[in-house]
Amino acid sequence: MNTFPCEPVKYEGPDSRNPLAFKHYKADEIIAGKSMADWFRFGCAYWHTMRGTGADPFGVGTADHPWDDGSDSIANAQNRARVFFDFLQKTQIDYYCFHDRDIAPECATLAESNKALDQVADTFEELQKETGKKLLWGTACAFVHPRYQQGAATSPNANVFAYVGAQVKKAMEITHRLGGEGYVFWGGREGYASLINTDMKRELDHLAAFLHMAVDYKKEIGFTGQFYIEPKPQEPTTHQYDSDAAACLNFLRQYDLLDHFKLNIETNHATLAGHTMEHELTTALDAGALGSIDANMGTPNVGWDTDQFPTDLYLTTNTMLVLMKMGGFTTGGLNFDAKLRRQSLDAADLIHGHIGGMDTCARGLLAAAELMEKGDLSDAVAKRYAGWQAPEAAAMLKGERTLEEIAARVEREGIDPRPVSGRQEYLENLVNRRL
Ligand code: XUL
Ligand code: CO
Repeated sequence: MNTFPCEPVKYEGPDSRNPLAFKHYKADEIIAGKSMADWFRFGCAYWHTMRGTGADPFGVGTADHPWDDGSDSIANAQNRARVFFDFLQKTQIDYYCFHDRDIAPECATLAESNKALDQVADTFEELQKETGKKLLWGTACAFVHPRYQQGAATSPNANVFAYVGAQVKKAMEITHRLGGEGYVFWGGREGYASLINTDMKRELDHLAAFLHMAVDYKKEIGFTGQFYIEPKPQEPTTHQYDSDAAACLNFLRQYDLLDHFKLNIETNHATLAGHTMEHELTTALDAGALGSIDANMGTPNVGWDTDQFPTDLYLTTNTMLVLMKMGGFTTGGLNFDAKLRRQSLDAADLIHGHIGGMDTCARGLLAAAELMEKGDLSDAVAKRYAGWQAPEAAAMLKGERTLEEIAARVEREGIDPRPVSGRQEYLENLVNRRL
């Protein structure tokens, strides 16, 4: 079987009862000056969609993928790719993302793995041409193979560092060849299990040296896609060096890499780090480093990266409010780094998951656009800080006043600040009214 077992999903509007139709996502509808498709630049994760089996730490895979013969052959990899592009067409998803080892098998030697990757990339190239689908970003899987058990670029073993260098070099070349608009570094095992056997300073120095080499190689091959770091606090490591947006920004600044990287913020990673998604997005945005989104959500009372499809309207509204403040993506997009639950067995469930994610994002965009247009939220924030417009207030920030001068003025004018309500509940009600 070479195609996905359903009809293409179309927009039918909020009253439709057809489970295989969009109720809110209408690709060409213009919202705040841009089509929905352009706001989202939706991407599909090859690893979850084509390689996700439903396996968990307690049990084997359960998914029924009739097109997959379970082998590591090139023919099977190429066939999966055909099914995947059919899936992208059926779901109106314009972009996709992959790890090198999801799309092609890891073989006995690096040379053989590279050859397999080249062969499968030929098929991807043809399929992209046939369908017009595009690569949002590529990446290297440097966390599954046992050689990476103690890290990749942060492994204590210099030969592991060399090996991942060789692997990332090839993954960048393939991403470049497929016209990838970005390349992600997610440090799956770049962290530690325990500090008792770890030289953290040395490992961070190694990671920075590695990323500088990647920046150099990017220039060397003329790859103009955006580099991203994807923060995550832990899992599989106890502590991951790229633990949250602030830690990533600090690392990039410390090692003079900030000009070369933006962040790819993932919802469930944000919440695992003890933050909200909007906190992580805002931290990145404020540093001029918000690049792309891995959209999903977790179950708040489960301490895992459960990678569920986003179905929470508050979440997608808050996400879209930040994205709208940024004016939308440039190189980035909204990649569903989301997988089916283990008991969702059927190929059709993949369609339902993506329809749900896309419709929830569309509702978030519609709500955010209306809130932005009405301006109540931004007006309330502007009003809260309005006192800073006064010349004396502005002078304090411009370095034009000393603490002695400020103290003298407080005494002279008898300044006695009176708190003004932050109106949080009132503003929450405004958002709720729209939902
Ligand atoms: C893992 C994760 C990765 C990255 C790409 O939690 O999010 O799939 O997105 O390596
Ligand atoms: Co991710």
